[in-house]
Amino acid sequence: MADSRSDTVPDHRSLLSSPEYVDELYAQWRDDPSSVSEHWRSFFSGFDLGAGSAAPSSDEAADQSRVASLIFAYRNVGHLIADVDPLGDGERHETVFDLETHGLTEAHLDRVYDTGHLGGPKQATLREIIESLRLTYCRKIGVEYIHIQDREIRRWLQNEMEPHHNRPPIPTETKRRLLEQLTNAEIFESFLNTRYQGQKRFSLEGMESVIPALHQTMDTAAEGGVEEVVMGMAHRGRLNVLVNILGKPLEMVFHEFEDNLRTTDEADGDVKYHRGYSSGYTTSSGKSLHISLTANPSHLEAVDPVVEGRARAKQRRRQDTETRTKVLPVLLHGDAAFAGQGLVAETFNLSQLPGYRTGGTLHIIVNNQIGFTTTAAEARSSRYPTDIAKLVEAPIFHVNGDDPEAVAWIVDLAVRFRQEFHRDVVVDIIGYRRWGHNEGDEPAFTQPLMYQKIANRPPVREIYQLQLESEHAITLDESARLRDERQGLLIAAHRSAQESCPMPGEDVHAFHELWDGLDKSFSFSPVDTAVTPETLNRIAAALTTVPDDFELNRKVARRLPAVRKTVEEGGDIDWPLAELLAFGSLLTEGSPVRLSGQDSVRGTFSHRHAAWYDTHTQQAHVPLNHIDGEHATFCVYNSMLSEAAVLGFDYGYSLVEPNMLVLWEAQFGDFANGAQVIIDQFITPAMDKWQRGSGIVMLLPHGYEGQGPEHSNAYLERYLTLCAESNIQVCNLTTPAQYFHALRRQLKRDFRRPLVIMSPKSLLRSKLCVSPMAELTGGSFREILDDPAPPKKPRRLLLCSGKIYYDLVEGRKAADIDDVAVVRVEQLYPFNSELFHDVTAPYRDAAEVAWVQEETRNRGGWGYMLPILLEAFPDRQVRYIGRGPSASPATGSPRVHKQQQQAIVDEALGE
Ligand SMILES: Cc1ncc(C[n+]2csc(CCOP(=O)(O)OP(=O)(O)O)c2C)c(N)n1
Ligand SMILES: [Mg+2]
Repeated sequence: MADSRSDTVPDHRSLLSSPEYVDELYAQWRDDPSSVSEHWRSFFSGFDLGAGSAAPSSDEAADQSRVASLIFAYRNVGHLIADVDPLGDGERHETVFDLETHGLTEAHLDRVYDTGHLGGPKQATLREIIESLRLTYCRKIGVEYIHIQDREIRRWLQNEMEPHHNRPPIPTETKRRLLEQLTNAEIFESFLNTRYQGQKRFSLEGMESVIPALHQTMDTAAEGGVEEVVMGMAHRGRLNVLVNILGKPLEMVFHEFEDNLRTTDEADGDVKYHRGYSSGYTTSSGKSLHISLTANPSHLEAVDPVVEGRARAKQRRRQDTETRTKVLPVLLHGDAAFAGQGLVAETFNLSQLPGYRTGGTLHIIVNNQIGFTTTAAEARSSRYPTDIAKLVEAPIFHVNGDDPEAVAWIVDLAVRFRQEFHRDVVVDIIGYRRWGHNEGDEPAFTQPLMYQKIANRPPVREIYQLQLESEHAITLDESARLRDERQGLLIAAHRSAQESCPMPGEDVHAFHELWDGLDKSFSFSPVDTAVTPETLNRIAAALTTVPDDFELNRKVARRLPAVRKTVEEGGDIDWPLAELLAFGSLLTEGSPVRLSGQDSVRGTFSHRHAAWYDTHTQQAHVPLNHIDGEHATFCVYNSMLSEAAVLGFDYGYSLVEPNMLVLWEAQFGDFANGAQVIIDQFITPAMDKWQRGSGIVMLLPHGYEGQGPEHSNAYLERYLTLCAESNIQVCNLTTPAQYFHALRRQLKRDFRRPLVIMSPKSLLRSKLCVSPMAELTGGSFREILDDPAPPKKPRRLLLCSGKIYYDLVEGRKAADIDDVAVVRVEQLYPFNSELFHDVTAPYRDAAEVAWVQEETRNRGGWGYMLPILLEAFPDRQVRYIGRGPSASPATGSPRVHKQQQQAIVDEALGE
């Protein structure tokens, strides 16, 4: 463990520093005055009457307050001296527990005091009180819970822990089961060690108690009404968990070690300790659960928000949106990663938010007290790796991994806590890592002393077996048989793996049927995304009807008649309206929509107003949830100020829900680089690595408008470098109708692919950027858009993408130019070469072909488009027109910006 930093321990000398205890006694007195001693009775009655006689009137009362102070010290920081470290050096001393610290002496030990309800007698000698506190708070479990501000929760925990000193008796049958689970965990690792020596498996040895911990999780969860557990974990012990908890066939694991597992034809696959799995689980009492382990990248903790998003979507599926007790998210963390990765804090912060809460997550820390070669003292500034969990006032249980009974009990308590309070809870299982970071690594290079200790330490299975033998809970023969049977199973599976390998059944995925038929390859085949005028009018009615007694903001109200009229008369639809109509149309077709992002409800640019707020009550009204007739729900949320966790969450959500339009919006597109790990490790490669589809939409406001280096550029080029094998779709759209069809298209095809959209800012209000309603009630998405006013004899063909189009056509009009054609690439990837060829065919005789962009030369579409254009126009030089290369995306000067923008247009249209 980290050094004991006793200088941080508060002094509990005075009564005032133990309000907790007085508070408890006061509540007790109010319930039943006879339950406290006479001194406290008179103290509280004086206190209650406000008679000013608040001070205890005798030495005895003063002593009682000193005892109260000591009791509080144990509850508060008893964990400091708990025996939670299997590698620890025995008992530690903290002055906070000394009698003198609290003004007490040996002479007080045999006097009787109020116990403050330790679950036992209401009064006891100080000696008994201390004994009881030490048993509860200072044995193999250290508890941190006094930071929880809700008194009811603290009391609930006390009542769970104190009556039986945080260790209820365990039936023999359970003990034998624990031993069997430990045996299975240990033998699996040692078998792999002998058969596949030196191959990476990130052994769980030293932390085998994680396996009984997870079995207990399932048992308690199922008893508490959980139907499904969604898990996320890192490399450590993952194979062990896959086999021993998820029941992945041993043959499959062996095949993976031999590197000849059958995968689907084109997929590149992933290393074995990153793969996901899902299966049914039967608890010790015969209840059934579904468990899924989310596939994850090497990037530690990146899977956390993805697991949460999956869990939330599954909760919705199971109509578990109130208490969220049917689906339990469980995250396993390494000690170093938990303390180091910011995503952990971000994920905690999601845990109680309206659009993101999942009813509490069980966090299990696989605390082997090391991260690769890094010690605890190097890995964190906090005492424990778990301190970050105090952010959400989670109870934190530190437990000695060499005591499987303590582990099982505390996990049981933790899961019941989650089911009761719907909040996060942390179990920090402290053990060690028997070998190096991986099986080819030498830990003695860096931690020679630690590893001497570890070498002398028997495995937890052995320790527990001896305990059970001495308790006559099991005989030597029985425990040997447990080992032999397991070993025999492994040998048989290894042998049969040489002959054949089972594939996981399709039905192992809960809700897998939702994806039926949605696994086809990407295709440009047009899909019917047009919507009837009647439907649009129905939606427009909802968008413009103010409920009775609702006082709508005047500025918002002012726009409504025009919206109504536009749709009724089939006028020009702007971007914000096209978006709401697209959402509304999907809702009327039974497809829910989830939109999440910073300030997404109103819209960063004040354009969306997805909810209205009553000017008197601030009550929200979401017009799209009031469309006449039956329709699905529009779930729109302002997210917390994070990119990685929120995008990860929404991506996770999209994995479960192919028939829901799931959108994540960046405040400005460049902020998405804070979520780069989710983009690089999940969204773009997931299909190739894990055969997992997603239809998530990323809205990234983009465009050079003089706002400076930030807020101008959404790094289009980054997404384009990640494109291959039709993994994602990258669009830079110019018309509201295109946006409308692109959104609807997401749910209308027989495949799902993430959609990245460079979305507009100033164009949201541009009079030019509108589409006649006929383009919504007819037509479909076009990857390439032709010039709406095609010149007959073009001397130059300009190709572009996004907002610069409007500058070009405006410039062309202003200068009365009629020999320059402008063609827009609306979808850059996958690139529709055939359509491009058809659209550009009439302009092939143009003397010159140029790519025009407003982004700097090292950004935007140029680098990606150049080879495409060279191939499309083999006999031409393709000219670049745009900003020069620049380290920074854009100038900080609006004046310079304007000059640059003008220069691009001038060059594009000039002679
Ligand atoms: C984000 C990230 N940074 C760095 C690494 C490289 N890395 C892999 S394992 C590891 C140590 C992890 O320590 P801990 O979280 O305690 O887990 P343990 O291996 O001890 O179980 C590191 C640094 C990584 N996988 N992910
Ligand atoms: Mg570790």
